[in-house]
Amino acid sequence: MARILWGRETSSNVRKVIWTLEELRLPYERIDVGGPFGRTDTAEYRAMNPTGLVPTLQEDDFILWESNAIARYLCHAYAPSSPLWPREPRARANIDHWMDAQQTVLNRPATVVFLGLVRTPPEKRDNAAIAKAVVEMARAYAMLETPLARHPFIAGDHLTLADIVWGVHVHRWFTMEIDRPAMVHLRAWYDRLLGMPIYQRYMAGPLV
Ligand SMILES: N[C@@H](CCC(=O)N[C@@H](CS)C(=O)NCC(=O)O)C(=O)O
Repeated sequence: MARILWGRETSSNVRKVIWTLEELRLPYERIDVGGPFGRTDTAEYRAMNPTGLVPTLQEDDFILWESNAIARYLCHAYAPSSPLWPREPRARANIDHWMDAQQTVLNRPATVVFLGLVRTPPEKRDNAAIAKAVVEMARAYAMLETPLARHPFIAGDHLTLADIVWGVHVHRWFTMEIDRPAMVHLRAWYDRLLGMPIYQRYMAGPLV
């Protein structure tokens, strides 16, 4: 079976899938599309992924998009006993609500700040919108202080999909030149992620 991950490596949402594939040691080919590589607005790509966004996962004629759904599918299909997304209903649901919160609470302000500071020249920035979004991001990350005060990872004592979907973003949070309220447990968790070879290799590079 051929497994293709469509999407540029610099995308946070593509990185979630890279991280999951690497954790599960699943072979894949990745094809650069999106951002400077383009090709996401073609009829062929839209036929695979109607959002025109990255990532898209292709396994022969099976196509899946939405990064969190892809991460869950990979665990369910290939590693049903993996602690990344455990079977036990309450353990799984606890991971799922943190995954949903990444999409619904963190993602919008994180996008405003990252695109504003990293991909927009200073003279074109909407500094008021960026400043407001930094405050919203801080509120989103502050939610993690409580679970991370209790255990080393978001959902317990080991890495899960909750850490993956928040973890792809936290490197940017600690690397961008912004005012960050101190969050000791978040910082300790980020340091823990930095100690992981997959994180170092794919998630912790320069911001582009
Ligand atoms: N909810 C979608 C969002 C996907 C998304 O916004 N992807 C961004 C990159 S992080 C994108 O495709 N941007 C346009 C591009 O790269 O051309 C997911 O989680 O997969």
